[in-house]
Amino acid sequence: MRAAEFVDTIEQILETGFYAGVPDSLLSPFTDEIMKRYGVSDRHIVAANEGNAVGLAAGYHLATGKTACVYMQNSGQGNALNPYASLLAPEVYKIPCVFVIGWRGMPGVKDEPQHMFQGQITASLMQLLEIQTEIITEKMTQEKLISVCERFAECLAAGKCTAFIVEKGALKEDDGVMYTNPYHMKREAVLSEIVKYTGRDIIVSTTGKASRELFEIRERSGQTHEYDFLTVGSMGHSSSIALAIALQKKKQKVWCIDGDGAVLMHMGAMAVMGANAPGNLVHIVINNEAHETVGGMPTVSGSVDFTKIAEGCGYRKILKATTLEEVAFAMEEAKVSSVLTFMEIETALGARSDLGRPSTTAQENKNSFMEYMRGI
Ligand SMILES: Cc1ncc(C[n+]2csc(CCOP(=O)(O)OP(=O)(O)O)c2C)c(N)n1
Repeated sequence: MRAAEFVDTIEQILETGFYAGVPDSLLSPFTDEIMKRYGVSDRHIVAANEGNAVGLAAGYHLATGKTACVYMQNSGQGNALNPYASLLAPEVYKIPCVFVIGWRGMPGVKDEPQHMFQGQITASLMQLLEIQTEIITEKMTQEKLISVCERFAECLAAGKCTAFIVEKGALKEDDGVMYTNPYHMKREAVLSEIVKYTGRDIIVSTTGKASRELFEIRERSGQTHEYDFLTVGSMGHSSSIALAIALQKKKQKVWCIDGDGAVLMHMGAMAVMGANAPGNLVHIVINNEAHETVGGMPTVSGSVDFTKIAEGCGYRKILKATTLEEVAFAMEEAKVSSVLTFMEIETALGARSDLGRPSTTAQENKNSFMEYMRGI
């Protein structure tokens, strides 16, 4: 079914007047359609995390009496669960909301390791939360969707939430939205520059293409993967992993390679980082002002000054780079720094179309990383 048809139908029958969420590549046809209609505005907000989106949906309902739509990849169900169960649920404020959830790791479909367990529990989680759910498959017709929406409209009128779980390929679009930003360096070139300086230091890299590119850079240059912990899932938590490692391995330099979307998702981690301030840690944020990995929708980073936030959180040294020469210069400084250091690197969108996936399993990655840690 075309995404435009899907949006028309939910808007006509469910009267969804406001959208908030975190993007998912599988839902790109849907989120592109929302961007085409509303851009980023008072009708559509790209949230920091899925719980943030649920809060926005609640505020919209309180202000207007109307229903909001929250979109997310199923990996965000956990982030959304708390404000669902303690705010929207019929047992609490009884606030209706329509969820649109991309189903990564659907049973029977090959996907990456971080999606497999979440994929298995996606539908049963909705059942447990007593949310009326419909799965949108490739076979969904306009007629069927209308009858589902009529049933959903009754739930919403009774203050209950409803959910569409969207299978891969079920929603389609003719033309995608092209996202861009004003910067020039590609993330992969930046990562290649970074690893020239890190040697045998530990790297904890964030969710998405940054980790995939780091893996390929190691392969290409014949290096081992044992220094790298690839945070393939749990978006927003790589800096916390790096912090705890740095506190336990004080003689070892630890580099966290983060993304702006991931930092925003759990920005409190920066305050915890600053309060603990290990001198052996460098927190690098590759800032492309976008959720590049899942299609390039903008984050709110364009209106955020990460260097000031880092300073305010207590990072002791702050660096920023927008060219490869500046990255090299900043890396030299960071390498010899003995205080908690923050580095923002402004980068363009885009990645190689033939970018692969780690060929080792998550547990192989963990085992070789821990083996390396035992020796240092
Ligand atoms: C909780 C959660 N929500 C959504 C996703 C889907 N997702 C994977 S990578 C990504 C974008 C990450 O953006 P950023 O950190 O800026 O890195 P970039 O992709 O731009 O390099 C998203 C939204 C996810 N993995 N986990």
